[in-house]
Amino acid sequence: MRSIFVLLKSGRVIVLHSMTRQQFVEHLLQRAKGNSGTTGRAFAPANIALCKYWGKRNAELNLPVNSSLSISLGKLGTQTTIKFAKNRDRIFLNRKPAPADFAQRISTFLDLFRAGSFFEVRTINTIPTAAGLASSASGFAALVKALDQLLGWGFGERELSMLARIGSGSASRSIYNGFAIWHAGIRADGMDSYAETFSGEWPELCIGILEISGAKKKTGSTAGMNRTVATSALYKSWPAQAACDYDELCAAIAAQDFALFGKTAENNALAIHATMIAARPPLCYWKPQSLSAMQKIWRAREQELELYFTMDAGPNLKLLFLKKDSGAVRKLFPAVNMVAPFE
Ligand code: 2P0
Repeated sequence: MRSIFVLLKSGRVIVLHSMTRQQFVEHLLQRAKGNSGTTGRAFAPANIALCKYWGKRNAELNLPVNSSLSISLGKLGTQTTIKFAKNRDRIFLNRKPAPADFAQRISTFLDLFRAGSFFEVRTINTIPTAAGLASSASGFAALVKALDQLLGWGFGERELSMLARIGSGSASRSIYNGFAIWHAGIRADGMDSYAETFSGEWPELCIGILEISGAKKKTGSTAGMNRTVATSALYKSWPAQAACDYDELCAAIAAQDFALFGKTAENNALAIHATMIAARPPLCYWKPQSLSAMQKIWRAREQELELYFTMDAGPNLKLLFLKKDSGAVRKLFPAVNMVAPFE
């Protein structure tokens, strides 16, 4: 375990410990009850970041550089069932044996908890895989919730969020419905980096998933953010922008100020993509159709339609609008998949 000594202004020295994933999990499991059952079954929603997570201050523990804020997608997400198995893990995805890379990622995560056991994991994504949204976020959140039931930990959402974070950073937010904030934290041991639910409901809010391409991306998020942090000169401005956007989004949600909400989320997405484009070699997740869709949205806004977008590490757009404008949005983008997160 690595120790970091911090000298406080008061002259006091505090010691923070950095840990391996295994040590982190063992540390958390000391709080567990531990009466194993026979099956765990849980659902977790996919989430869309409005203030994005991009960059790690600790890659081992998935500790982010900046705090992030998301909206979960209601019924769209991952349903997972887990049982004990004999001799080896058996991993299924959408009722079929899972592809090797998927199964390997799950088994590697389960290594942190297995204590000699093997597991059968059946995962079903209720979000269309082709939309590029069947991300690791809902997957690891559902897996951790299901493990909690199987192994009888009796954990609260904060602990589940931290365990999901170890699987994939954005999974920390998928423990919750509605808005979630993931605190970056400052501790080296990651015990203050968890997500929690934020604010109440905003029933008028709609998300539109605009699929540009369902093809598997060449550079995954983990590699993409690591390259950006290591090589992009523009990344230096990111933590300050993220902190500012985070505060504005919190204020916009609390006041249900849709113009501020949409403008800030869109700007945050464009800023993060600017840092990626300035990486070496450049990282551009956009397709020509992504840019055409953006231009269509900007033109519609000039015509007074309150429509904004956000984008993650892929070419698809997520539209942000209010229920009253669904007809106009459908007219602009007939193929859009509309989600009302609070219904
Ligand atoms: C987010 N993304 O906040 C940002 C926006 C993509 C762009 O979190 O390395 O799969 O497993 O922690 O969580 C995607 O990154 O990365 C992501 P790891 P993760 O939603």
